[in-house]
Amino acid sequence: QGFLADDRSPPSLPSLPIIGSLLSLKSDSPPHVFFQQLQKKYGDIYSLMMGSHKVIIINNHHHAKEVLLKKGKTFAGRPRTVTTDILTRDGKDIAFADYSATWRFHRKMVHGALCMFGEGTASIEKIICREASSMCEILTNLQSTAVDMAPELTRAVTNVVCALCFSSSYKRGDPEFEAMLQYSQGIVDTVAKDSLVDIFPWLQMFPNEDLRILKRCVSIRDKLLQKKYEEHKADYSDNIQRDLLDVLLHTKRRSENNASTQGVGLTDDHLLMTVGDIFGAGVETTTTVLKWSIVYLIHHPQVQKKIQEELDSKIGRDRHPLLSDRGNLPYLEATIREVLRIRPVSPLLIPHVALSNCEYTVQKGTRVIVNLWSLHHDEKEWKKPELFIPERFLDEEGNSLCYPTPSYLPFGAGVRVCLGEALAKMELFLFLSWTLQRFTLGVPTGQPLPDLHGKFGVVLQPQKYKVDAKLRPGWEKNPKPH
Ligand code: HEM
Ligand code: PLO
Repeated sequence: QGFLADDRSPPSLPSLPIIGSLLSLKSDSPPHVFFQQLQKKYGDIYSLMMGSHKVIIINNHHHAKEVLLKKGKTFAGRPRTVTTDILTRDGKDIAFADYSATWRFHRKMVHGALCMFGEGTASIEKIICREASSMCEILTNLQSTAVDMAPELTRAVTNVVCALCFSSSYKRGDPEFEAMLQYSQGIVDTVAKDSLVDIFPWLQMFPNEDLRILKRCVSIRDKLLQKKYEEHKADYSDNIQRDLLDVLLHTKRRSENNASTQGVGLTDDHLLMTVGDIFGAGVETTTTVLKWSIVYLIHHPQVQKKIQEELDSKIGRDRHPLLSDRGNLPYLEATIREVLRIRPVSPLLIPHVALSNCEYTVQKGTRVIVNLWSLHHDEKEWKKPELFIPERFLDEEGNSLCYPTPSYLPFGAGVRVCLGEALAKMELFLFLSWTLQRFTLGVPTGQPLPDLHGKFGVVLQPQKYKVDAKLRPGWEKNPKPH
């Protein structure tokens, strides 16, 4: 029996008019950890008031699946907030847009385009390998120095989505790329904070200052997107679709001439915001997972060694890794799964909203936060959840992959499931296998181990850290593989 069929409402935190549950929500922990702690007192599911909004917090996988899968359509709404409205021109994108015919149409269209360019063709593999190769070359030239890998990782990942969205790429030191790094961090630091501002005073927000930063960053981003859009419009042809932006333009023109799709809302704004979503999600999520992977590899040299042994025996040194090797490298795959478990990119997903009354307990408009952190750190489901153990995703012989529990949803599930899962997994596999085939990663002498606590925001990012990337024996003479 699910919670929705229960005729009692979930327990609610004490609340006062206007300020909601503010007083019972004092904590030094970030929201996902604090919501997990409240579970001890209130149970796996409880509600609270954020200002005037009722919010249900879900902390186990049974309830999470009721909301995301069984009643997925009922809970497919998104709340409107001041910051996401600024980012998306009042919800004209996919991720932060409420459920509507326009949203459905956009999601389908982008899904189709991603299949066409991302997963269906060999070209995306070539692009990822080109970027991996260029990143490895740069690391080769930085032997015996302490490197911050973040800019190079970000450039590699950015160039993959750039190829996909715009058929373009950035060279090292390109001023447009540097500008993008800046505005994107500004957006990550400020967007979506306001949905929690009412109740999390310890996030130490200065909303007006944050809003100023957000608006400035969004305006820089929008100019960049607008420029790409104008360029694409200028050399648009009905017959060739080079990238996502061409597909969107093509669909827009076609729908304008077609009675059945007219009025579905393919305005210039929608088109720009949709590309902005894919570009933003494409860059920030994958980069974050790569940074976390390196943090954990540095903390666990024995895991790194095992991956390298697997790479040496299954691929060797005479060729670079390919997507077709994925099935032969279970230990690397298990490591990627474990990184996505222990540090989920989006620990509270994006808030969901009930589109109608549901059974006894949920009223239309109720917000639902699925605490993925609780699912991934549930002691009833995972042995020692706070430890990094890739082996939990392998059978006893260590040969085949498995999921030890269903309490694992790094990409969400159902109607709002991540659109980029397949692309992200290809990138994670190729970037990590290329890097570990050639380098052993460690802390530079005299530096501390990287911090394992994340910075909570719209994505859970690691703190900055430096790496010593040492070429492995045999690669010194052979820095450019065939
Ligand atoms: C949504 C995870 C990479 C595009 C989401 C959600 C999660 C997620 C948890 C929210 C689901 C919900 O609210 O229920 C991840 C992780 C990634 C990743 C862990 C990397 C490892 C990507 C990439 C793209 C992308 C590479 C783009 C190509 C999107 C979009 C949505 C989304 C557009 C919004 C879907 C909607 O609201 O309908 N992702 N994501 N993601 N993701 Fe990803
Ligand atoms: C990242 C910063 C960009 O400048 C804008 C942007 C667009 C889409 C967002 C993304 C940011 C953060 C990660 C999000 C993504 C949509 C889906 C994804 C929220 C804010 C996740 C993990 O849910």
